[in-house]
Amino acid sequence: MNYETIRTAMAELDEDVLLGEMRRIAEGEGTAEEALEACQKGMDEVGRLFEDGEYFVGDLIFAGEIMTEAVESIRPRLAGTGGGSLGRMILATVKDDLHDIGKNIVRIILEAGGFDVLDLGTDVAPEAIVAAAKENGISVVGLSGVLTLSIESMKETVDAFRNAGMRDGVKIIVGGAPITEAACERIGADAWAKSPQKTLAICREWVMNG
Ligand code: B12
Repeated sequence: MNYETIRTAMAELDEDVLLGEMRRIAEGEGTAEEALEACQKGMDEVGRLFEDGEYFVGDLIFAGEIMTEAVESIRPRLAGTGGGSLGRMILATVKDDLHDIGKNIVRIILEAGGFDVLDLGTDVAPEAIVAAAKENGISVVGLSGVLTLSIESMKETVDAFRNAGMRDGVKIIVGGAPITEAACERIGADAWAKSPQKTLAICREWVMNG
C-alpha cells in the first residue's frame, strides 16, 4: 500500500483517487491507522496551501467533505468492540469554533473502541456542555478545537465545570491542532492527545480504573 498516494490525493483534493485508495483499505489492504495518518498529513498540506493563498475557503470545505467521507469509508476497519460497553461520554467542539472533522474522526474511533458518544456538535457553549454532563450523569468529556482562540473556550468550559461544583466528578481531555502540554495546563484539563488512538486509550483507562 502506498500511503503517499493518499496523502497527495488529499492535499490535491483529488476525490476519485482518494476514495479509490480508501476502498482498497476498506477491502483489507494496508492498515486503517496508517491511512488515517496519511489523510491527516494531506490535510495539513491543505492548511498550508490555504495560508499561502493557493486554496480558498471553498477548498477547505471540500477538503473537509472528502476527508470525512474517506474516514467513514474505512470505519469497519478501525478496530474495536463497539457496542457502547464502556459507557457514555461527551464530545464537543468548543464555543466559537465550527471545525468538526477532527472531532468526528475521534468520535468514530471512540465508538469503535466501545464508547457511546454523546456528540454535542460544534460551537458549544461551556454552560451547554456542563448541562449535558449533568443531565446524563457523564464523567468523561472530550473537548475539540482547532482555532488558537479555542484554548480560551476550553479553559472557560473547564472553569464552568468547577463553578458548577462538578469538576471533581469529571475527567476532561482536550485535543485539536493548537493543543500542547502547555495549553493543556493553561486550560486545566486532565489530559490531552493528538491521535484518536491515544485519546481512546486515555478515556478507556479512566473508565477502567475509575
Ligand atoms: C477544513 C478547515 C476548515 C473548514 C472546516 C470544515 C469542518 N466541517 O470542520 C471550514 C472551511 C469551515 C473552515 C473555516 C474556518 N477556518 Co479553518 N481550517 C481547516 C483546515 C484546512 C483543516 C482542519 C481539519 O479538519 N484538520 C484535519 C483534522 C482531522 O485534524 P484536527 O482537527 O487537528 O484533529 C485531529 C487531532 O487534532 C485530534 N483531535 C481533534 N479533536 C480532538 C478532540 C479530543 C478530545 C482529542 C483528545 C483529540 C482531538 O484528532 C484528530 C484526528 O487525528 C485547517 C488547517 C489545518 N491543517 O489544520 C484550517 C484552520 C484551522 N482554519 C483556520 C481559519 C482561520 C478558519 C476561518 C476563520 C477561515 C475564514 N477566514 O473564514 C474559519 C473559522 C470558522 C470558525 N469559526 O470555526 C486556521 C486557524 C488559525 C488559528 N490558528 O486560529 C487554520 C489553521 C488554517 C490556517 N492555516 O490559516 N476551516
